[in-house]
Amino acid sequence: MSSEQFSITPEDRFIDRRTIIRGMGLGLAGLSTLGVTHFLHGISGSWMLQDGSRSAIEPAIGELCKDVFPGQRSTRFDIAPRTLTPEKISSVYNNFYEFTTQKNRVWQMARNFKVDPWKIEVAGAVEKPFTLDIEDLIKLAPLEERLYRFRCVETWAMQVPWVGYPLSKLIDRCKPLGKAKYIRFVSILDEDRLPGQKDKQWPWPYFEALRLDEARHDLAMVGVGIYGHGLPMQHGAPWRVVVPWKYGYKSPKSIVKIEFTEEKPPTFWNQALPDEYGFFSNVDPSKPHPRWSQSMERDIGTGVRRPTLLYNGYAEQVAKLYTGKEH
Ligand SMILES: Nc1nc2c(c(=O)[nH]1)N[C@H]1C(S)=C(S)[C@@H](COP(=O)(O)O)O[C@H]1N2
Ligand SMILES: [Mo]
Repeated sequence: MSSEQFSITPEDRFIDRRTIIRGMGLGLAGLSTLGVTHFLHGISGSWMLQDGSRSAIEPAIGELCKDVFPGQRSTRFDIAPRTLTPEKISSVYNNFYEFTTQKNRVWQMARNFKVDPWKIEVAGAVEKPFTLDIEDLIKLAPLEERLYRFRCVETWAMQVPWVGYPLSKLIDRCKPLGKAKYIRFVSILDEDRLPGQKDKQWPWPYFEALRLDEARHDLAMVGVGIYGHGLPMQHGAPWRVVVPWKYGYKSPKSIVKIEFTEEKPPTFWNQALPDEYGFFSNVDPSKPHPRWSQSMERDIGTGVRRPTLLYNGYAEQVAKLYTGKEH
């Protein structure tokens, strides 16, 4: 990954400008924070791109489980006064190396990707390994909508309304054994449909992991939707993990396998660039990346630069996970 200070293309700026013009037309919606996400979605659902095509906000899951969205709005973790990032910005600026390393092209390359059928293998230190169907995963617990901060290690940040449920509910369903200390996630491997996986400088498939107590924290989510509907492919359909106090790469997308382990598992970015990316990767303004500072971040919706917050603003909730422990 590289710091975005060096990678903003003219096209990104074009999207920003167009969105600002559009935002003026939306009036209050552009300033909205809480409680209006579905209103915003309704508008952005018919938003047209300049070439006449629709914005790639169609849920990749299609008709599957449509009845369970958008879920119940939860205000427990609200992050006012920061404004919601418009869907038309976050859905065209993505990191998903399986498709491409160009953030503004992921949504275009991903929009015809079919995710149905999709199965999730549960393995390792569990009572009994099994396979879960995506429909069962989506319906495993009541869906909630939570507005979270999200901070990429490259220094860009956003505030988005994820739809899902606590990861702890999925963990309980997996019935891990007492000796399990870590949970590991493996993303899809399909070189024919994921052109980025032909680039052998990366150790495909994408794999990530959390310590089990981190994964069981109330803030860690199974993400199955965003902005009131199912995930579009560029955000990691049909499901992903969302861990808002860590850098974005700790929130793996399009997961096909969960494994419980006793030993700390290797992770994709740590394996690829061990001097740059560690296991815990908690957002910390005082710990610079070897190639850039982490003290400031840029909001992709407003363009505003602001100080980075320890644990991405969730210190009150998560700092205790790390007292007297490795972090
Ligand atoms: N499988 C997979 N998961 C991934 C990535 C990826 O390239 N592949 N990129 C990560 C990074 S670096 C970030 S910042 C977030 C971006 O999520 P978003 O595109 O939904 O905003 O996804 C993370 N999860
Ligand atoms: Mo990232």
